[in-house]
Amino acid sequence: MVSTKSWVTVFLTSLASKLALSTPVDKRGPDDDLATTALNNAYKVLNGTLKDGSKITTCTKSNVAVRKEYGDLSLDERTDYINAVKCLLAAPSKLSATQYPGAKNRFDDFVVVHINMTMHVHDTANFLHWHRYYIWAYETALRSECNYKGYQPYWNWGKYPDPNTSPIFNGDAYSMGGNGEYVKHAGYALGMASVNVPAGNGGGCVRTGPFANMTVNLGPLAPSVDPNLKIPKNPRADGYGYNPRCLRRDVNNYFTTRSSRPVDIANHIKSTSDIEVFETTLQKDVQSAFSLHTGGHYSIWGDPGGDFYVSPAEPVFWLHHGQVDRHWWIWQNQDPANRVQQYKGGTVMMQPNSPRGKITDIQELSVVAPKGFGGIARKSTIARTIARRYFDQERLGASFFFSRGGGDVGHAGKFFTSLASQLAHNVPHVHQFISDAITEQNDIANQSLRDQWRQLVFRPLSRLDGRSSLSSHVLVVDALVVDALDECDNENHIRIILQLLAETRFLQVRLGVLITSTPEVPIRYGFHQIPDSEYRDFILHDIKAATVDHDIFIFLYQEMGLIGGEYALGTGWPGEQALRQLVLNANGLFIWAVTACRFIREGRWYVAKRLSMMLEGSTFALAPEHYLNNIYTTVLKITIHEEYLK
Ligand SMILES: [Cu+2]
Repeated sequence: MVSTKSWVTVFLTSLASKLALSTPVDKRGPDDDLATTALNNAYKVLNGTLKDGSKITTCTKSNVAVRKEYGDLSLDERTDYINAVKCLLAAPSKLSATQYPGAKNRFDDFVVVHINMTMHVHDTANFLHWHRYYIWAYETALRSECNYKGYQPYWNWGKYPDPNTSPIFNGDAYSMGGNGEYVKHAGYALGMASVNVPAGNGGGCVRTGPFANMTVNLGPLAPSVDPNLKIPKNPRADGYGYNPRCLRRDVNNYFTTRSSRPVDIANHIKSTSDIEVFETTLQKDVQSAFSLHTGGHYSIWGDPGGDFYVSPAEPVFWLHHGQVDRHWWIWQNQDPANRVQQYKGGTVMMQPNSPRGKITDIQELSVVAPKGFGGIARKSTIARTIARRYFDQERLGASFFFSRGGGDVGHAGKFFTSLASQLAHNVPHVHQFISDAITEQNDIANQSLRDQWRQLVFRPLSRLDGRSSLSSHVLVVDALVVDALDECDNENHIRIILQLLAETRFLQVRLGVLITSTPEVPIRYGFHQIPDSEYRDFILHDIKAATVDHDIFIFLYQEMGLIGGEYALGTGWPGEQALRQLVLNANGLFIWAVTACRFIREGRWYVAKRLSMMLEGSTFALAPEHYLNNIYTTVLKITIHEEYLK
């Protein structure tokens, strides 16, 4: 039987390559057997009694969502899926056009959210969790916004040894579009120097199938294709600018025939019962970089498929991560009692010392969160709980909750007047000072935000002395920074408000200010790492290159100083010349500087070596995005593992 089966396999495979038929290597792989075990275990959970004595009643065997391998969908089902994705591509974006000019449609909203979250959802405790939520949100958008009746299909990487002839990439009317047109291009050195992914037969624009001539709008931020292909640079350093270009692919069988075969998938599932090991080895294989997650991305490759930040703009990303999710699901359900709740790892990429993730961590999805599941709602709950607690203790100075489209709370117009009237009511003595201000300037409600702040809040509070009861009060402002991207309608107002609120530190009385926001990297760093005097001018776009460089210098100066302190490298480290060189290498990309610092810090007793690697980058005349990418490549090359062994 075995020999017959192998023969059939060989026969079908060779036939497939000759006739470009879409034929799986095996109808069922060893991963499918594990999936069957997982499904049976999941049904047992469904039918059984939960730990707290309750029973699941809403989910039954007959109504649970079932996701399928793309090749197992009927042609009609494939058409429905394709049409739903095209519907998202045609639907309007829900993001601010000034903040994200490159987000031209609803599909792009998902890309923006991924770019925003990249540093927090890879190589962290929530890699699988966040991406599960993300995929589910996409599936939900397809269903609720585009009337799709099916579920998110997945791409079982090695099931079709040559993806180019598989149902996903074969380029027919039911595929997710064909390979890119052939253009001459170089391969890609991935991970350890021994792994060079050779250039495949594509590299150019996708010209066949339903996604032929699709336009990619955002990024690139970390392109991994040959620089000679001259992918146009994004007009903005943060990658959110509008940069229309074709969808490129170089679909290749390098991984699917070596390391992403069904047997490899099954072996990885069986390799560990610890989520941290599972999650780490899924993302990086310390020996060869042949990890399943990386392998999937680089089997599509191209632009934006090979871009660490922007890859969700490649429509097949969703099938790839659907499979990553399936992989984890199979692993979890081998032993649901012990594996479903496992959650381990850090919270910031490449920072092993970052706070450990907790199972109660909120997973942010911003504008792509399905209704009722917004991180925003839960974050507001935190702000509201704190405001309520301080209110009960009579220590709430004032609170303000931004909410988009919520009338007066959707913009900043009544922000300071509202704070002032609450302060007047809540804080003894302030009442008189504020009414004095209103008597002096009875037109205050119509003046600028800055004037309102000065007259109605700052000056009255300045008239209190240090012994005032205000010292125990707080101001609670919810959703000011990032949610303001979608919650407060004017980003300049947000920046002004941040700046003005920071002035509370000049008051004699101490007033705590609590601002809740999502952790968007550039703003967060602008907020926490840069001294306020510098931060004031830190507007990511439309600022001069010199200003950006100056900001990057300050950031590097601070961060490297901290690293020097941590590892006792002496006051001369790294030296002004090194800092200047790093600024040059960053070439205006703040995120490059952030990433470089993380990389260097993580080097521990190899920090000096890592610093020199970051400095060396300058000898090549490459785009800064390329350096960013080089950092990731270097990270794969120099694993922690290797260093600990030395
Ligand atoms: Cu991702």
